[in-house]
Amino acid sequence: MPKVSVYYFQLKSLGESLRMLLAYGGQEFEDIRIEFANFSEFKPETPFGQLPMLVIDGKKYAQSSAIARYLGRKYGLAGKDIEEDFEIDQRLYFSINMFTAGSAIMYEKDEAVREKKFAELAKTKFPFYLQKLEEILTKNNGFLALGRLTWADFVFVGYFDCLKMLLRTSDLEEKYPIFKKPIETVVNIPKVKAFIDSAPKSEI
Ligand SMILES: N[C@@H](CCC(=O)N[C@@H](CS)C(=O)NCC(=O)O)C(=O)O
Repeated sequence: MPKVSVYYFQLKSLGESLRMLLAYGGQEFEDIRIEFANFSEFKPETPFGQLPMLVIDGKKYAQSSAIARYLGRKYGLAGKDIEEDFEIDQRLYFSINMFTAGSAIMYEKDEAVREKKFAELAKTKFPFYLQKLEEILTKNNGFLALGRLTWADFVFVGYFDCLKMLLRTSDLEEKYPIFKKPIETVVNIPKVKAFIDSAPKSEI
């Protein structure tokens, strides 16, 4: 078996999908969680100055969505042709847009600007994204694409708790019950469940 390591912080957010996909694929891996305080020292070791990073036998892989797509193809969770792959990518990038918009606000240092931006998005973009996502999941048996489980669901499930924090909506899955379907499906896959049960716990 190759030597595989996942480097991320003590968070689920953008790193959890990679850990869950490796667990799903039955791939043993080192789950390395870097302390925020030590990250500036580690940053130059990463391809783009950010985490998560996957390392397979010394080769470095960056950008969480690209890595998830790569692992998804490896473990049979991708499309059967480029049309299906496109549907998965399209839904994944759409869902990630909402996450990125929320993160951008969180990183705003000026509190007044941050609150103003949040109020704007909470009134306009977030409800639109959430309704679209609800529509997509409803039309696809509770999955993001192709009416079946794909790697994109692992990404969504991985960052879901962080998304709730970013949207300041702790009961998001109660407001949109269909969101529970991909979550319950992914976290109850026996190999994924075994990983989650043994991993360090993190709120987001
Ligand atoms: N588009 C990148 C975003 C990665 C990202 O934003 N990583 C954050 C943690 S969630 C990070 O490394 N922040 C530290 C920094 O940028 O210095 C991906 O999907 O991998």
